Amino acid sequence: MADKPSFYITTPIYYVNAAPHLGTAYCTIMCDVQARYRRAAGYDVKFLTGLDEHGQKVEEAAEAHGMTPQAWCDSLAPAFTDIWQTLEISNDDFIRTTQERQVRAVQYLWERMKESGYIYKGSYDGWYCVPEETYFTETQVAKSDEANHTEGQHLCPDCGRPLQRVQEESWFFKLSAFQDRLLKFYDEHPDFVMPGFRMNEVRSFVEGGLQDLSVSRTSFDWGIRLPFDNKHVTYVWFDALLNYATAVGYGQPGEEAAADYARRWPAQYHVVGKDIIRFHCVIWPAMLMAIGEPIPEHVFAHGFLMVRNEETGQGEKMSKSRGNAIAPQDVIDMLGVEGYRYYFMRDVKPGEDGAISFNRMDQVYNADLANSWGNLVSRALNMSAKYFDGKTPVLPAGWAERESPLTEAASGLYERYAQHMDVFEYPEAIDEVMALVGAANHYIEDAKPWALAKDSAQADELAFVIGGLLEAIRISAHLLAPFTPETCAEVLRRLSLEGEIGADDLAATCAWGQIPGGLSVTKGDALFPRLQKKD
Ligand code: ME8
Repeated sequence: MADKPSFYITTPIYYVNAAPHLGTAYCTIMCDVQARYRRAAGYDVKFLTGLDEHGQKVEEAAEAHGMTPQAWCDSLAPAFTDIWQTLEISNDDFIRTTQERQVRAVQYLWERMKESGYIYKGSYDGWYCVPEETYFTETQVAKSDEANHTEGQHLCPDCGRPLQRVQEESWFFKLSAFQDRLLKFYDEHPDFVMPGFRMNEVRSFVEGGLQDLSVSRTSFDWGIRLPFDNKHVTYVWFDALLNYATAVGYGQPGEEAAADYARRWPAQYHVVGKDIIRFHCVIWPAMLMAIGEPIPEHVFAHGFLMVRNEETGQGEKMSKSRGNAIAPQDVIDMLGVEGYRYYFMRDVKPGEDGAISFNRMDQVYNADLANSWGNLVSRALNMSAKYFDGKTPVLPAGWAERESPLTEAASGLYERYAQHMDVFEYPEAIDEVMALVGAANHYIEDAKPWALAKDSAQADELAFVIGGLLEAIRISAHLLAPFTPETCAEVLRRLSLEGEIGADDLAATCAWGQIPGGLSVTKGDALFPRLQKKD
């Protein structure tokens, strides 16, 4: 393991205010695809997800259900772990901010912050949005009230829901001291924020001036206590952001934790929604600068899945607190788990917002999975079994060098695919593989193996055609495996090539010309049965 490069990737830790929905699942699948791809490409991956259990929002959700916050979190946590298991999420760790390791790390952070001189005690008097767990200044609120004509009602400038007035003693983090250092950091790391256009948003926010941040609360209890001021609990974001470091040993005792931290930190990718960029690209790096720890390599910000609000006709962000969330199970019932994963990764551009459409789900599933990929596998495996006595054809030496429409489509495919996968361009990466799948389907029509099979003089040609098709299938299965792991493993099993997925050197695995002859071929059921139109 030690000689493989480390690749540490994280999802946001989700609030335990309601069950997970398509949006939450979207981000988690996006990370899972990257984690699976990197494992296959030879990285030593750690993939972390988890739950953000403290704060006012969770406390209020618990109260509304007549439960203590801890009992509430414990009761809801399985809704997350279960759906991740169903959706084939391959996380290596699952953190909950109420775990002892997080309490220890946060208290350790407070001590380091105190030593650093970047915190001080004061009092906060301003606005707070509970659904967003975010502070807003008088000026931000006034500006937004004016722009939105809210007439005396103070609504959150970000999400439009009512704000609370908060006046309390608080510890502050001197965020204002980091403006220049952050701007210098962005200059030196232009790909810290991805996609690139989001960097401008972050930069102009910082250029506009930073205010010190209230990082402890005294008006409620549900949080991690300050080690040196027991009346205060940690502001939920100050706690939550640290989870990424906690999970690789930050603030934990023992040599193993220290070695883990040295190897894994800084993370390669925090994948987050565009709603929480400022926390990850401004506050989090400033916190790390304050305590002298390295800053993660990239924050990848994806767009939102949107749903239409029937009252206003507008698209709005699907969210747990808005109550407009669609449960993953509804889509799984329609497309199956693998169809579900494929649809969202194929059809939503990761940097942009994507409207949910059940019609599109139908179309993409039928066109790509049922008619193109599923059909290719079924036809080619059937023909191999039929014409070669249940086996893969034995091909003469040098067959792989002979050109065909398939070698043309497969040439340079891995490089093009990897270039897209490396930067989360999943629809483009899938397009590359689907071009090979499409070429293989055409090749069947043009080469007409059923006609070759009738002529014994064409036996070598038939072997060449079928061998090429199976080779295209083998390569496609490896490249599609991060998206649809179980069906791709099944395809390889049907070719007696099980155990190959995640074999460390994806580039070598995908080089043309490796399908062995004489392997048993199993025909099996349709991988992706066509969806029937419902009336
Ligand atoms: O913000 N479309 O948690 P959260 C796409 N606890 N993605 C969506 C989405 C949508 N409609 N809705 C949510 C928090 N997401 C904090 C994070 S991290 C240290 C703390 C995804 O439960 C998206 O990735 O509100 C978003 O950033 C995340 O869920 C927010 O989840």
